[in-house]
Amino acid sequence: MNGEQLESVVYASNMGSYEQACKRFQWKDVESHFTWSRTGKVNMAHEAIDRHVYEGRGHKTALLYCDGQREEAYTFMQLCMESNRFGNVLRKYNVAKGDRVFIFMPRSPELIIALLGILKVGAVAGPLFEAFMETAVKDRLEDSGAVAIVTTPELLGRIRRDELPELKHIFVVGDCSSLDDGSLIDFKAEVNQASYEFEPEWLDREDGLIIHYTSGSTGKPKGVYHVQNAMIQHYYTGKVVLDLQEDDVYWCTADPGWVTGTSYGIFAPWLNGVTNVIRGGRFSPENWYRTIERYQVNIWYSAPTAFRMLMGANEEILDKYDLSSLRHVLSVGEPLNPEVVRWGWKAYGQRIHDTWWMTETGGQLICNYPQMAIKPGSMGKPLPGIEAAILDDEGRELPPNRMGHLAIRTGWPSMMRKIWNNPVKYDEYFRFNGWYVSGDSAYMDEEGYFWFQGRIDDVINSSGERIGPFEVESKLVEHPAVAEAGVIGKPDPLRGEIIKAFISLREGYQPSDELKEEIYGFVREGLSAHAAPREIEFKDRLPKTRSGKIMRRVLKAWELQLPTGDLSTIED
Ligand code: 6R9
Repeated sequence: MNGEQLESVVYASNMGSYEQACKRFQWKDVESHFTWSRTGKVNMAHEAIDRHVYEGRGHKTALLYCDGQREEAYTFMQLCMESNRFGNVLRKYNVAKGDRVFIFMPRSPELIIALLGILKVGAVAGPLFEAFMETAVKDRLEDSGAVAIVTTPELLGRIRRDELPELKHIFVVGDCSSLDDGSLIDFKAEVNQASYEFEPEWLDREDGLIIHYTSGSTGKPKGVYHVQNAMIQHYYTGKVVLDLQEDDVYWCTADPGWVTGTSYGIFAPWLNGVTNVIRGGRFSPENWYRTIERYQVNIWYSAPTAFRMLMGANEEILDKYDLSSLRHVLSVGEPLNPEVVRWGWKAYGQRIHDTWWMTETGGQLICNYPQMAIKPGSMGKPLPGIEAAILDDEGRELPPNRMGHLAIRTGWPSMMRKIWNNPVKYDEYFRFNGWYVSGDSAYMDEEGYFWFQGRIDDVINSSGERIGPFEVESKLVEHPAVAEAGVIGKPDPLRGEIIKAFISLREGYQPSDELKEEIYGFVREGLSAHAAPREIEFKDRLPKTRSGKIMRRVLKAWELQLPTGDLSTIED
């Protein structure tokens, strides 16, 4: 597989040749683009939206929104004005620089306006998936000490206000008339009364931007904290990886609850001033292809799970829609199967370009560039300006073709600046001097292409969502029938992995299909649909270490019928 290549058609590209770009690249050349290079201060919402207004692009379409019910277009001027108004509302309620303000709602233009308003007052945005249930919402708001949240009437019930003393303000987007609760703030009514005049909070490069919660293998989800400086990476990768050109229409399919939906669904396209499509509503091949055709999408950024579902759809659908506007297609979130790359080449006449990065890295790091030959199955090569390596367990660099820890030399602009409230977790990423250790295992071939092998920890990747087994196990044991639970990712052709739970029951409970259903529903309602175990197997006992840790590696070996490996730490 290593040898197979899909040669690239060299279309307009912002980089020139990869090798040349690596030689002459300097981050300071990118930095000179931003306001702070002149004034010392910056604000993401200004750089992404307002400055296009000041530079004469105010009437250009910034956002094309659709979800099957609503279809709306906003210019940069309109987004500037509307987010100014919400900025004024936030100031009225004394929300200020550094405060954490969450967004918990389905995709909509209001979500975007809310996010921009939050950034304009210098607050730190915390986007959540609308699929989150009570516990997931509470954990995140509590950990970050959020002072405000923007939500909808439908989701309001999942915010446990009485248990969140720091949460002062709830802005509700939608009909508030039936909510007879004086403490709720009607988003639309307030925005409509607010002034369009607004001076953004001018920030330092190291001031906060956004917190994305993401799952690790142990403990509660981690609040990955990013700062304004990340915009350097968003802007630069928008140019050289997404290949954004002035007249492009760009569509990133990710939800802002996932880092891809902010870094590349909001920041990168607007820092580059292009027209950005945001689609709400449900996935269906027809809906998606219709979106590409209708808006003449040129650049499309999605994920392997979606491509696999599109690959599984009826071939005739492809003939029904005109997808010829596509010039560049990209993927992120999970390993992109070589079959999918080959299928994309046939179906769209496009190479699907894989990109690798993480919530913690804030932006793309290892990618396939428009001007590079693609090796199907490889994540590509490090960005010019980025040094990546494969390390052994002691942190020594390994030669090509040896598998080890995928690591990145520290110091790229969009690197996370902390894990909220958890310096110990943060330091674990930097345990080898000078390197960020990703938690992924990979190898590099002789030509410098990187090949993903798996996660070193137990984190599960289902449909591109990172799920910590511990969080699911914790929810499972809350169920009255569950004594103990161990959760693994089981390989799945469509979703990459699905969640499989091994469960031992409390005395008095008998295994049954009804019980499986009930437990599934319990996690679905308590945590979220994507965290619920699609497969459950009952066991009398689970394999555990002497310290009482469930040995997920043994569960996985059982599942895959592999040798169980070293069992020296197993309990009796
Ligand atoms: C942006 C994002 C990060 C983890 C990462 C890795 C997996 C991401 C990948 C990939 C293989 C790729 N991952 N891109 N695996 N090939 N191109 O996905 O962030 O949700 O934090 O997940 O996803 O395991 O460590 P996040």
